[in-house]
Amino acid sequence: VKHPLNSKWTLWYTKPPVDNNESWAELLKPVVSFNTVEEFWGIFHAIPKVNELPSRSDYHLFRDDIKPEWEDSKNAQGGKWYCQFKGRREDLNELWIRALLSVIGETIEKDENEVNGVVFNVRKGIVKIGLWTKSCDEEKLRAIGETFKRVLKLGDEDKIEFLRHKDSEIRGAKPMIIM
Ligand code: M7G
Repeated sequence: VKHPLNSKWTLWYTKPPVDNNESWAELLKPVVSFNTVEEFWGIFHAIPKVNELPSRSDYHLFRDDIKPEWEDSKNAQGGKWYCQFKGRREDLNELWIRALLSVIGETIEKDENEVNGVVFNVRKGIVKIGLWTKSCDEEKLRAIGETFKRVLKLGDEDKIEFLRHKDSEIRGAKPMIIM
């Protein structure tokens, strides 16, 4: 017996650039799609853990009809809640799995389909977990942000920030919300 999820999801991977000439589009590839709990666990156990990923790589888990890009029409009006962690903490895999489960189980949100996907970025000396939303509706965002903090078990001193995708390419753009 397989347990169906509400939606079909696709896992994408961004590989690190070899030189710096590769475009964003060349580095970002879909890996696998699934729509049951059992398939999810099979995939999760088969792929590298986030603490094994090389610097400048990303995992993206998005609803099947949405590309993990600002340009996708379902992302264009939205943004992301994100949280940064310095260094490589021990419990990153656990944080990531909790984020994944809350997204595919849709426990992260009350409004159906406000969350489009979730992203793990590995960068020099830091990692980021980002939750991508469809809109920038402040009331919905705050509710989702609170749940996101709970899912990640963040302390009061840890902050999450919401950045509109429209501001993502503006250097020094301020987050819309910090909490
Ligand atoms: P990032 O992956 O959001 O995180 O952006 P970082 O700034 O912490 O590294 C890194 C770079 O990847 C951006 O400056 C863009 O060149 C490219 N990039 C990232 N995203 C999410 C997109 C996207 O959605 N669309 C396009 N065209 N480029 C992107």
